[in-house]
Amino acid sequence: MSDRVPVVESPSRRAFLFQGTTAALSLPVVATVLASCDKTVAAAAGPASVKAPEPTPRQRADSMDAMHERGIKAFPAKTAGRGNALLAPRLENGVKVFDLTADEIKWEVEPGRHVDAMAFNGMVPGPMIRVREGDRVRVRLTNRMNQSTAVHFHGLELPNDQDGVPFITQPPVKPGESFEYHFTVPNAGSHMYHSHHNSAEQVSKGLLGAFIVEPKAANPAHRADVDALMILNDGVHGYTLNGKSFPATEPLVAKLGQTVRIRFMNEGMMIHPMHLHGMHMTVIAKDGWDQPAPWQCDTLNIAPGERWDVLVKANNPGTWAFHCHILQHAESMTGMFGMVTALIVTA
Ligand SMILES: [Cu+2]
Repeated sequence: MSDRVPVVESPSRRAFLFQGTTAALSLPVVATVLASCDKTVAAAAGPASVKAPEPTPRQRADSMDAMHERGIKAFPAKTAGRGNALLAPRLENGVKVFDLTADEIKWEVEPGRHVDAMAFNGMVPGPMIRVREGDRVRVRLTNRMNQSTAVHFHGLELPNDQDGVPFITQPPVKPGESFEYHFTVPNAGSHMYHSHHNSAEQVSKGLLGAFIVEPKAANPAHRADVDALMILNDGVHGYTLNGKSFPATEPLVAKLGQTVRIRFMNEGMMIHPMHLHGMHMTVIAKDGWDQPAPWQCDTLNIAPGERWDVLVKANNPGTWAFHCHILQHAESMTGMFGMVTALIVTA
């Protein structure tokens, strides 16, 4: 897989790349052509009028900078569809019932780039499920796709027959069929649900979501004013945060002095060191388990399958870049893309 995500190039980006390529490649060619022409046609053609003036370094810099500026100014860009909507359960005899329908849809990852997606309830990531430790839950999966699927509850320590792994714990859910998972919610924390069938394709295309379990007794040290989710993915849709690529990613917003909790979840196949400018993160939980002692960092490596919970004290006003520090996942000569967002701290 290429490190560089395919992006839709705007005409100006294409013009820049073309200009850059011709500037790099054409000088010897132009010289050769001019030399061979000299003896035969130079007199008839007049002075060497065929050679276009080379852009100056300043013109080339301005051209590149304009594309970078355009990307930043477009942020946060509007696109159709938004993931992570809170899924309200139906209450049936004290059981919280959640309906998930898997469909094949088109999804706009960034303005104008529509991709083939597989989605729960028509969104990428799928809807956020939020329950409490000890809740009785049923999750009803309906498969409207053209291939079988299954739901695995990643991080939840469930009875074996609810683990959702085809042919290990249960058969796959065929196209047109439904299956109901039922369990009492065990361990608290930031967990996930996703397909565990043909998963390199299905999860990569969007069959995933957050499954957040509130603890029975909340830890007062984990109190936050803003509770944010950041689901990373890096498959066929490119490098995404919550199903969108920059500039269509959403910024995190906090008032000065507020505490922001960020729940990182990596549904991709690569590591992503997420780096916050201007403030540090205090790591409070890994895979739903409280850390023995909170610890600080400004760059946190999120490996596939991992969930990390951090708190950020928003004590530094301004708009702060927040991005993956594998730079091929975040910025190119044409500007920022992929795993880039911002933390905006308003005074
Ligand atoms: Cu990355």
